[in-house]
This record gives sequence, C-alpha cells and structure tokens, in this order.
Amino acid sequence: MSVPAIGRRHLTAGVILVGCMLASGISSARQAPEPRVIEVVAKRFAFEPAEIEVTEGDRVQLVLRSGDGVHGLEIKQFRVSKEIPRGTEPVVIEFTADAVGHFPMLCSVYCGDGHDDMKGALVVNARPAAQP
Ligand SMILES: [Cu+2]
Repeated sequence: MSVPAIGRRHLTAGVILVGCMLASGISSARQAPEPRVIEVVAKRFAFEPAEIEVTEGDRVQLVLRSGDGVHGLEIKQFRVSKEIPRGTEPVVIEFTADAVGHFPMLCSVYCGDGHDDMKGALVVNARPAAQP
C-alpha cells in the first residue's frame, strides 16, 4: 500500500507544476482581458445583428463581413469608421466600450436606395458595482 519515496516526490512536483500553470493563466487573463468577439454582417440594408450589447469597460472586437457589396461601419462615440469590402475577408475593429449609452451604428459607404435606413446600435450597459 505504501508509495515508494521516489514516486511520492514525482507526484508532488507534478501537483506544484499544475498549480503554477493555473496561477499564471489566471494572472495573465487579468492583465489583458480577452476581447468580446462579435461577428457582424453588413448587407443591403441592415446590420446583423442590428443591436450589439456589451458592458462598460469591455474590450470589443467587431469582425465585419459584407453579405453583398461594399458597406461601412461607423460608431462615432468610439471613433470607429471602417470600410467593409465585398468578399469573405473580414475587417476587424477593436475598441474599448468606455462610455455607457445607446450609440448609433451607421453605414458609412453609400450602398444604394436603402443606405439611409442601414442603422444599428451599440448598447453599452453600466457595469454593476462590485458587491461589498
Ligand atoms: Cu450603406
């Protein structure tokens, strides 16, 4: 039933190693939070999804694709303005949602008769206060 001394030592080293890996994983996640990745398709004449909801302070990564021709995406509040070319190659925009509110998301490239109706919204909700 008794484990030989050498085996016990290996076991202990293994536990410490796994513990360190977990601890370093957690601390690096705190330093650089992973962005919220949201895929958006722009097509005549809408964004899908039309409404994006995030939380204050979130790092947001929008992965934009066109469903047909050339479009654009503009969110003035966060100085986001990017052309979305036709084709399958996505355009990636990253920003921090550092203001709370309801911000219009507009198409910035004229894309036809319904261009002015091509509107969406980025909704940034206040981060709940930490519980005491
Ligand atoms: Cu447009």
